[in-house]
Amino acid sequence: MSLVLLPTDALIVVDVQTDFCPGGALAVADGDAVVPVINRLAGHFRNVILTQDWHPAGHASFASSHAGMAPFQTTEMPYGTQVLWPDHCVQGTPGAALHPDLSIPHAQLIIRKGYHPAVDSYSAFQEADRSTHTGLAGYLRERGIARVFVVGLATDYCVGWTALDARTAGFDATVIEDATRGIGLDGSMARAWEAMAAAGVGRMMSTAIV
Ligand code: VGL
Ligand code: ZN
Repeated sequence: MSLVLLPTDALIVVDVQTDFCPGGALAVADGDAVVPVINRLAGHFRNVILTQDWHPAGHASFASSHAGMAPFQTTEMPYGTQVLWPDHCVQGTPGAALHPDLSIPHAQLIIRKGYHPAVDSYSAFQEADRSTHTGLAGYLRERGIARVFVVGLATDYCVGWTALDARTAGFDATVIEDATRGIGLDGSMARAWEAMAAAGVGRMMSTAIV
């Protein structure tokens, strides 16, 4: 079964950055395996948007910003429970760069997120306070995009939240499973897939397109 892509489809490539790949500060197991799959997929899309996790030094999501806290513990923030991460994707550092083998010259927009010092942003649409918008929904709407396909890192955080918020913003959304890898903290993978299914996010393999 192959899927016919439309001019109103967009591929959203989430956080394929050095720090999320093996050897990086917040490495996702097998994270770099998504790169060749995404490069191949991207050639089939007229519209491609990339995202970049882009934190200032000392960001509130870093465990190092909280006395006595270690990475992967949680803390309460004004907007809810926050997982504390190792320092990662600090603006302008090599770890924040897109993976060097990612090759999508026709990508049209890079959305940077997580740049407000006190608020995290897994989603490419809305920050973790659930009220600050990145502008992506307006951009997609103005360009007539109706359907988005979400790939990249990590399935259970930035990919999942982006796909869920795409639905909330009124877009049809599908995650391409073999073009994503997850972190997996305390059942986060199962929770993410359940939440996506409940919200009507589709799930397919890249072989349905390529
Ligand atoms: C991400 C944790 C912290 C992600 C970003 O890209 O999934 N996860 N920052
Ligand atoms: Zn981050």
